[in-house]
Amino acid sequence: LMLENDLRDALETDQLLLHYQPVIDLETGLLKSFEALVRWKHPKLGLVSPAEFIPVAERSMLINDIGTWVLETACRQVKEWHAVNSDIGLAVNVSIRQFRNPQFPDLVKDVLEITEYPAHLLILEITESMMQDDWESIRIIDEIRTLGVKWAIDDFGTGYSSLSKLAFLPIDYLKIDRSFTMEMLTHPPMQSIVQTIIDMGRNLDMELIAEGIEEAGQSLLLQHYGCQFGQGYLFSKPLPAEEIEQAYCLTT
Ligand code: G
Ligand code: G
Ligand code: NA
Repeated sequence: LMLENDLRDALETDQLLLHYQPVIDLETGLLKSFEALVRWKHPKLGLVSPAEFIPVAERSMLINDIGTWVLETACRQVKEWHAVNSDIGLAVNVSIRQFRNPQFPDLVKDVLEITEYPAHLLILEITESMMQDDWESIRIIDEIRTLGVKWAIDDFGTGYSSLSKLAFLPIDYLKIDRSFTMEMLTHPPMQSIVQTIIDMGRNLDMELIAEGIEEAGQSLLLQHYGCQFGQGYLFSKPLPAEEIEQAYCLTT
């Protein structure tokens, strides 16, 4: 409850900030996009992880305001970087409550207009367990997709969902959960699972992004299996905008 009040203040007094983690084309090594990840610089507790405060925000209605702030701030930032490289994509995490908010499609449209961010370079990430193959979910995804926005399923392979959903969801990217990537070299049967996920994604016309790549061997194996994109500490941890600008020469 404490945290909830603090979180409301945080939003109003600029204590939230975004870090950006690059997504890399595994074959060329070129930058594809950034995933925006929210952080909270708490005046007393220091840096609080989203794993702690996003669930708090989700229990209240705060997640809608935080989510909108994240989307707008990230679009403005990457739009600035487009002056240097106009191909950079942006991935933003969407929580279940945002997704179910009837105003969400209009909100995304408004943010794209206000920030003049190109819709085709925005990817919205939802987790597997959020998705049901109900017509309402599909309608929301489709409505936002008609703007040109892309959709990704995050943490794929860890949620409690049935594979049959995937056949009905108009999704552009599958993100392979980092638990698979991390065990691929130490536990060879995991390689078969990863290979199967990649084949399935590709057969469904989805592009693949592997999460949690920490070693070159993982990257090579994923690439060999047909996974085009990856993110992880091998390339970069999530960094504040200023550090991203230095590392990727994005200052204008
Ligand atoms: O970056 P980090 O590993 O600390 O993130 C922990 C979790 O918080 C991740 O699962 C991530 O998806 C989630 N998260 C980070 N930023 C956001 C955000 O802006 N919105 C939502 N809904 N979740 C986020
Ligand atoms: O659930 P989601 O994919 O949004 O989580 C992203 C989180 O994963 C980020 O908070 C980031 O800190 C963490 N992360 C990113 N790359 C790596 C990695 O290579 N190894 C580990 N252990 N965590 C990572
Ligand atoms: Na994510």
